[in-house]
Amino acid sequence: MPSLDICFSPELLPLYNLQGKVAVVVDVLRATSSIVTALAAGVTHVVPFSELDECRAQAALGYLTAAERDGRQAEGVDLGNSPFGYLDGQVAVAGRAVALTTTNGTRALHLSAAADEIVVGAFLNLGAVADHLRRLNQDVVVVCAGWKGLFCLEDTLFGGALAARLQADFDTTSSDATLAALDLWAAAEPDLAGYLLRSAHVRRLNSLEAHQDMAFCIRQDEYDLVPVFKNGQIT
Ligand code: 3SL
Repeated sequence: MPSLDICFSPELLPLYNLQGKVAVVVDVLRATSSIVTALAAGVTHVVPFSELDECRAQAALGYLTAAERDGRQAEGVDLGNSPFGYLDGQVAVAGRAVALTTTNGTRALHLSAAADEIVVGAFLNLGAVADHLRRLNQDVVVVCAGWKGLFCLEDTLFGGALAARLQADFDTTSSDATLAALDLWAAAEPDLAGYLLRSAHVRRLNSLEAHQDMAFCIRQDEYDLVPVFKNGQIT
């Protein structure tokens, strides 16, 4: 039976061996939720960048540019990092490619390069990701983007929710990280929104008036798609 492990922060990735495994990169608030939403809204592909200047430069190549730093939309780009940027119709996104940089999520994607396959996970596509992993039948590491290297609740809860869906098909008992995430998920699931109100990033986003983003990003199984990061592009 393949195993499912969880890496609580990109800073811990050097302790994990991703070779021969599938990495599920998650940044519930909000990078991976926004990527899933962007593709569902008809964006052709997303190119993640670590640096803001690199991202901005893609405008000259015809990309829509999307960038966030410290929770806010960066200067000089088309979109921030809210999933609603792809849904509210203010910017025409269908048929466009997006260059994206965020504080933690795009960095976690690049740091997962050693994996056999890099899947973009969010609550919005939780079931689709679980089905995909069942089909692949390979060891999985959930890579939590965290916040500037720190543990965060929402990404860990995604890891717990994914482990709960895969308990019959994956070994979810050999890693203390997975056991802890499963316990956290069991505690939070009955009122996920209420539970997350205490989290640091929800408080940060609420202070930036991004209230509706958390409610949207914790919806489960909204989209039936599994974005994969390969050859520099997420499709
Ligand atoms: O750090 C990130 O990658 C972002 O998702 C953070 S924020 O939710 O856009 O503030």
